[in-house]
Amino acid sequence: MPDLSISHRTRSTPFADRIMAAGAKAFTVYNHMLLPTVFRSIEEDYHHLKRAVQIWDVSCERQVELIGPDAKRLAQLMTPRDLSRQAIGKCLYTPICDANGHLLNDPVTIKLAEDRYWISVADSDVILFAKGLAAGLGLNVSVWEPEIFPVAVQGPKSDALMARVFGESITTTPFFGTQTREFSGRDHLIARSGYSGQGGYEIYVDGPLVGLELWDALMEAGQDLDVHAGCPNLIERIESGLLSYGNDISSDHTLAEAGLMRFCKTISPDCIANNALSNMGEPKRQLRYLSLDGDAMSPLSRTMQIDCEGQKVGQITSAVWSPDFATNVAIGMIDVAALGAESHLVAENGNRTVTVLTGPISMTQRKAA
Ligand code: THG
Repeated sequence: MPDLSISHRTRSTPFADRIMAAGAKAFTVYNHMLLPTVFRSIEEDYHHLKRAVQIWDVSCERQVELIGPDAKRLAQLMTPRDLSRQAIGKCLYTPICDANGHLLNDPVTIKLAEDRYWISVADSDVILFAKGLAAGLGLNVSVWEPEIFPVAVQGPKSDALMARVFGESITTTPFFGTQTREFSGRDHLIARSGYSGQGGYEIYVDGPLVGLELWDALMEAGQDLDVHAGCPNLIERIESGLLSYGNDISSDHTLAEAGLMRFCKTISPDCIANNALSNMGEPKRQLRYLSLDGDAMSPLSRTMQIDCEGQKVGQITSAVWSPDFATNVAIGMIDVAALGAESHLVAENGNRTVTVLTGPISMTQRKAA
C-alpha cells in the first residue's frame, strides 16, 4: 500500500506523540483528522479492550458548538429525534437527516445549557450544514468548532481507573449522563459513553496542553490495571452493533434503512426531515447484523456483494473474524424482499453462507467456549 501524505489539511491531534510512542501502527482519516486504528494488532487490541482498560485519542470526534438564543431550534432542525425533554448535561444519540430523510451524520448531542449544545460528530461536515441552516433561516446562533479533544477511557477496568484520577464519585455517572471535573486548572466534561460495548467514559478535554497532562496521569494511574493506548476496535464494534458513518450508513440511506428510526419514536415536527420521514413508507432495504461462515476474514477494504439465487440483494459494509464468537461477524444492507429467503443468502460468489442475526451478535449469541 502507498503511504498517506499528511499535510496541515489532515489535522494532527495533541496526543500524536503519545500514540506514536504507544505503537500506533495504522490510521484512518476521520473529520479531516488522524484516528489510529491499530496498536498491537486488531485481535490483540480486541482481547485487551475486553479484559483491561484503554485510553483512546478520539480527538476526531469534533464538537460542533451551537450557542445563542436559537441553538435549540437549530439542533432540532437537524435531527428527527425529539430533543424537547433532553435535560441539561444529558447526551443523546441523534441521527441527522437532510430534507429527504437521508442520513448526514449520526452524532451524540450534548445539551450544555438551554442555549448551548455540542454535537459530537461522526465523519461528515455537519458544521457546514448547521451554518447553512442558520444563515438561510436567519437564526440567532453561532456555529463553531471549539478546541475540545475527546479522550475515551474504555474497558471493564475503566471505573477503577477513572475513580483513581477523578475520585470515586465519577463512577455514579449514569449511561449518557455527564459530570464536570477540574483537572490542571480547567473544567472538563466527562460522560459515561464511548464507541465500544465494554463500558467506559469520554472526557471532553478542554485544551491541548491539559490533554497531555491528563493522558499521562491516566497512564500512570492505570499501570497495575494493564492500561494501554487503544482505539475504536473493528471486531468489538461490530460485535456490539455500533455503526460506522461512511461505511455502514451514509447519505445514500434513509433513517429507516439504517434502522435508526428506533431512536426517533416521535419524529420532531420541527426537524427539516419531518415531512419526508412521515410520508416515506416502509424501506425496501434494511441494515442487518450478520454472520458469515468459512475461514477467518480480514477487514474489508471495499464492500462485498450479497446474492440470493444468483441475484444481487445487498452488500456487506463491515466484516471481520470474531475470536470470541468463532465466526465472521458483519454488517450489511439487504433488500427486505430477500429477508423472506434468508436461508439462500450467500457472499463472495457463493463461497460463504450469510446468516441474518436478530441483533448485534454480543446481544443475541453466547461466546464460543
Ligand atoms: N462518542 C462521541 N462522539 C462520537 C462517537 C462516540 N462521534 C462520532 C461517532 N462516535 C458517532 N456514532 C456513534 C454511534 C453509536 C453510539 C455513539 C456514537 C452509541 N450507541 C449506543 C448503541 O447503539 O448501543 C447507545 C445509543 C443510545 O442508547 O442512545 O453509543 O462514540 N462522543
